[in-house]
Amino acid sequence: MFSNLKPLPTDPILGLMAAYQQDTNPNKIDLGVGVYKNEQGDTPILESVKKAEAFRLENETSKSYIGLAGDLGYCRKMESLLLGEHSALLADRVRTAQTPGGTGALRVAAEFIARCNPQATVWVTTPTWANHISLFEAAGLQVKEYPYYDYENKGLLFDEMITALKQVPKGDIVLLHACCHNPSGMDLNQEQWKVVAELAKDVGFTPLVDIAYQGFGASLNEDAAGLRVLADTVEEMIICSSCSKNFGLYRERIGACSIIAKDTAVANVSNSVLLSVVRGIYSMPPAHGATIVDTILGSEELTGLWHQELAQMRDRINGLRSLIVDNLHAQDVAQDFSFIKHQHGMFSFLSITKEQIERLQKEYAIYIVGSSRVNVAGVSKANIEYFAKAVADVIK
Ligand code: PLP
Ligand code: TYF
Repeated sequence: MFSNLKPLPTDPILGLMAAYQQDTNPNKIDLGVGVYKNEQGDTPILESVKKAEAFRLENETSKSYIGLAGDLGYCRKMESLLLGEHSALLADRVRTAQTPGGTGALRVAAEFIARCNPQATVWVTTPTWANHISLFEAAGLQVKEYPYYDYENKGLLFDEMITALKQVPKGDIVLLHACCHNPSGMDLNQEQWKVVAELAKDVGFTPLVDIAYQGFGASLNEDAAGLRVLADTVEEMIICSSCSKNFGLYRERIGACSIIAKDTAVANVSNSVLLSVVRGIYSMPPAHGATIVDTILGSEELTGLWHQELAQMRDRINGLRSLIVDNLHAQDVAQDFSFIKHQHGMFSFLSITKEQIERLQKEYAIYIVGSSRVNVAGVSKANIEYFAKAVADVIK
């Protein structure tokens, strides 16, 4: 039976990560996979996480199963983190399941949508994180795209986006990136979120907000502001969140899928379906990451420390955005790269060709995803000049 299988391509981003690890060039730079790195190029465990882990080791009393929804303390704290002061107002309408990472949240959401309406189409931004498409298709849903990033002007195609969303059939799903859009770094502003929220209400589509980088853009609250406008406006929505980046808990696989329904009765029924989906895939999520986040958010001292560490990561990313632009411009390149300063999170498109990306990898051991998406956290003060000279060389 297995001999009938045909080989499938690997995830290009994870493939690039493996190729980088094998490269022996001492000057190599990894701008591929979306993982935060410090000035030394490391992805260290946060101090707040270390402290919470020590606490867990001392205080954990059982390894018995947790329920289908996972750690309920974690779920409630995630609702507060996502919805802020709105979480108390929405408490009767929101139900959350802890999931294995943001990817697990999206996969659970996909199955949940298929239970609601197997004919629903999920509309995603052009471009979007490639996994979005495969995660929804895996649940048998159709995926279509709506205009989003303006490759030419390095901004948003907002008018085109609105025109397309007006045509979305009632009952379809529209996926929105809450902040730090992956791969473009271009986010909606507050006014634009309001327009989208009103449109969702008028047209009757259900927003699904993917929030994988809360705190990496402007602040925890500002990065969730659009999501909160939606939650205030629409009757129902889905939120898929991740603690991989903002808590640096990548391999612990910790995220959440939250459903906001129009009233308590529908929320309870939705929750029963959500938990049935979970039971059919992995039964229960792993405990470790949730306990860490629950411990941090349940302690004023650890929350304060985490806020500091998150601000440090964010400030470094934003500082690097300016450093990249200044260094590229110092090489007298013809292109204007200043747009990189105005985008958010870890990603921007460098807007260079496939051939130029290949040359960067072959001749300079600089690893960039084929779309020209760079993880800005991969550069440092030590390698920025090497990077800028290499880019200037291949684009001249
Ligand atoms: N959504 C987006 C837009 C992402 O970029 C990622 C990956 O980092 C995820 C969701 C899921 O992340 P994870 O499954 O590691 O929590
Ligand atoms: O886009 C990225 O680089 C991150 C990390 O299959 C990632 O979202 C990439 C690919 C993948 C899982 C996570």
